[in-house]
Amino acid sequence: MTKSHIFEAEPYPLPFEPAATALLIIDMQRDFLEPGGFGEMLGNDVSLLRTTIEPCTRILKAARDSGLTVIHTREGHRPDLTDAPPSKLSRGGLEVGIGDAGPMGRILVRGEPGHDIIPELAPGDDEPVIDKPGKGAFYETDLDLILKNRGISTLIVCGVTTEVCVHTTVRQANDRGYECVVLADCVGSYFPEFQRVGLEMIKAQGGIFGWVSDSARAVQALG
Ligand code: TIU
Repeated sequence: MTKSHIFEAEPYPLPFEPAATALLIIDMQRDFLEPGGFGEMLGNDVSLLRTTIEPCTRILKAARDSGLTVIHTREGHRPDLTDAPPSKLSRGGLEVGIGDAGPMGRILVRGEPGHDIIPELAPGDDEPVIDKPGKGAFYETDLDLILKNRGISTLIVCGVTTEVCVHTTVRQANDRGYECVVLADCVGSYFPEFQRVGLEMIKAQGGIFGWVSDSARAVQALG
C-alpha cells in the first residue's frame, strides 16, 4: 500500500500514514525531570533531560493539530507495591528507593506527585495514559491492544531515558512489527555518551530497531 507522507529520517526516509501513526511519549514524569525529584536525588543532572521538554511540546502540538493518536506512559507501581518485582525494589541498595518517601511523595508510586507527567506535557482527556510497571511500555500493559484497535503501525517516540525506557520500548515495538521513529532532541539521557550511542544503535545496520529523526523534521512530516 502506498503511504501518503514521508518522514525524513536516518538511515533512510520512512513513508507513513498519519491515521496509522501514534505519538508515544515515554515517562516524562516529574520524578525524572524536575529539580528536587528522584532522578536528581540519585545524583543525576536533570538539566540533561529538561532540554527535551520544549521540542516535545512542539511535536505534541503538531500531533494534536494533525489528529494523530497520542499516548503517554508513566513508570510506577501500585501503592502496595505488589506489581513491583523484589529485584527491582532491592536493586542498587538505595537508602531511599521505590515506594519510599521521596521529595515528591512516595517514589514511583501511582497517584503521588512525582509519578505524574510534567505539566508542560499534561495528557489531554482523549489521550490514553499507560501505567507500566517495567521499563518497556509493552510489558504487562494494554498498549499493544490499544495500538491494534486504532490500526496503528508507526510510532513516533519521545521521552526519557533514551537508553532505558525508550530503548526497551522501541525494541519491544520492533519485535511486534511496529515501525519506530525516535526523535533525537525529544529523548534524553542523564549520560551524554548513552544518548549518542543509544541513538546510533537504533539506526545502525539499516535501521535494526527503527529510525532516528528530530522534532523539526517530525513537524515538517506532519505538516
Ligand atoms: N523511564 C525510565 O527510563 N526509567 C528509568 O529508570 N530510567 C533511568 O535511566 N534510570
